[in-house]
Amino acid sequence: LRESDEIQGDILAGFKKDNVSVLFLKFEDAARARDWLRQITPQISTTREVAAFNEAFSRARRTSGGDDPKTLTATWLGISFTYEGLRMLATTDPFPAPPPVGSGLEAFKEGSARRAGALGDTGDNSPESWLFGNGKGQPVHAVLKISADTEKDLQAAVEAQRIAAAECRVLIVYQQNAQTLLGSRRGKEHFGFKDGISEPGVRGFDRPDPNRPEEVEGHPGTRIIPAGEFVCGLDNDPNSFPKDKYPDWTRNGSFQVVRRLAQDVPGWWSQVGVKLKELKLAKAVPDGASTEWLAARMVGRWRSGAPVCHFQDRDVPNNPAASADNDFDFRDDLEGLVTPLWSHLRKTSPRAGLQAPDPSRPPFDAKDLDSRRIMRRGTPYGAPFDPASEGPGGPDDPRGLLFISYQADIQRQFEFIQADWMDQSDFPPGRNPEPGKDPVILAADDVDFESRESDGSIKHTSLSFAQFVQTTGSVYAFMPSLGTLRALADG
Ligand code: N7H
Repeated sequence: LRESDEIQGDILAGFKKDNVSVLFLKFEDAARARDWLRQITPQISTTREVAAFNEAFSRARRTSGGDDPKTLTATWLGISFTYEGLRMLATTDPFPAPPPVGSGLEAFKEGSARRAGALGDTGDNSPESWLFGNGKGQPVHAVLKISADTEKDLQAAVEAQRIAAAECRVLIVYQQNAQTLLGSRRGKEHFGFKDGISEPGVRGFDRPDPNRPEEVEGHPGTRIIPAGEFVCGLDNDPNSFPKDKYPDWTRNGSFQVVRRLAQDVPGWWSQVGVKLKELKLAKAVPDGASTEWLAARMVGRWRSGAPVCHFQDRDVPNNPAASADNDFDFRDDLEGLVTPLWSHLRKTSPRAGLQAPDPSRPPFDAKDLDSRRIMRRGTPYGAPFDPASEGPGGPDDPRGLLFISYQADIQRQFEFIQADWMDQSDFPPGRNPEPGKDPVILAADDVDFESRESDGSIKHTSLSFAQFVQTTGSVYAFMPSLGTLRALADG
């Protein structure tokens, strides 16, 4: 990508490190904050650096038979700002007029706490209980993401940043560490499922497959999306906000959503067991159906990552091809009898699995949803659940997902997925009964479990799921280009 030296490295390339620390910062003094920014800007990782490293790393891993090449190490830094932070640094108001309608900039200007109601962040999830970004207490002006190979490297980098920040009266109001789970849990989130498989490909950045030019080489099914869906000002989908209408300071930058999502792992699994019993009583599942079978249908993939649509009966552990399988689009399962319409996978990315609103319209195409994709860069936090552990790992220990996503438009992408798809019973639309909400992370009190009867008819069994994922912090930020960082530092 021509802009690789301008775009920060986490957005398209991804830091892909085991140890992460996210520092939520507050500026005590704008001029001193600019001094701090001037110092830190040369340390910020670019797309070119991170992509070159990731490529060398995977090449070395292939030649070493799969082991991580210990000699290749790097510590990466990414910086982003909330609207208040940007306003303090910029000598001119970034929004002299109201943000352009339809640009997604309103969401950024309002911030996460003020958007909470529309996102379902109410009750136990409401900003009052958040650890950061709640719009009261300490404001967050900047978010510094530090990623390193080892805990030791991370600690050294965090310490250096802590000193540099303190010297410029930049306060750390909250620090959230996160780390890849180890051993057989590597790459999985706390419920036990492989994550980060279905990430969008990016035009101009990922190599297209010569035989399937709309997909990434070596990743069948992974659509290549215009780069402007993740980076402001680059070519984007015709449905999106026109790229040349973004304000100049946003060019080559990306909007970032950071959410601390606490997961009650024993609660979640125990609920899956209860729901399985209900389905057995209703004779809605095959005799051999297990808790794992139902959990896989809730996610859309088994623990290993193997998609339910290709592996209907059981998981296939230790099968790298199955775990990376992204070559499906649900067009052959519009009813959701194999992968439920309310599974997390289909609620967050319906692919081509939506019925055309009326039969005279052309069939639905996965391309129609290019402008709804997000780049996910989350990492689990906390020790994995281990009921027998006397140390960390017990049921009350904090654990969850430090969710991070990048997109050019927070409203059209992240908020739309959460509010208009996951949180709507009536999505996919026009069905009776309605499919229900996303039962993996939300309260979903009327999920329509469909099964095929022996006479071929479809049986509907209603299930009610309580919520075991809680929002405990949230921030909307903007991750500027290197050029904008320099301009901000210069005032
Ligand atoms: Fe999800 N999980 O463990 O169940 N997610 N997610 N997510 N998620 C995905 O295919 C999970 C959350 C998306 O393109 C997988 O890469 C958990 C939020 C999207 O096919 C698993 C939490 C939002 C996809 C999980 C959580 C999303 C996706 C399968 C919270 C957006 C790709 C792995 C604690 C608003 C869908 C994979 C596609 C996949 C889990 C949150 C979005 C296992 C535990 C808040 C777009």
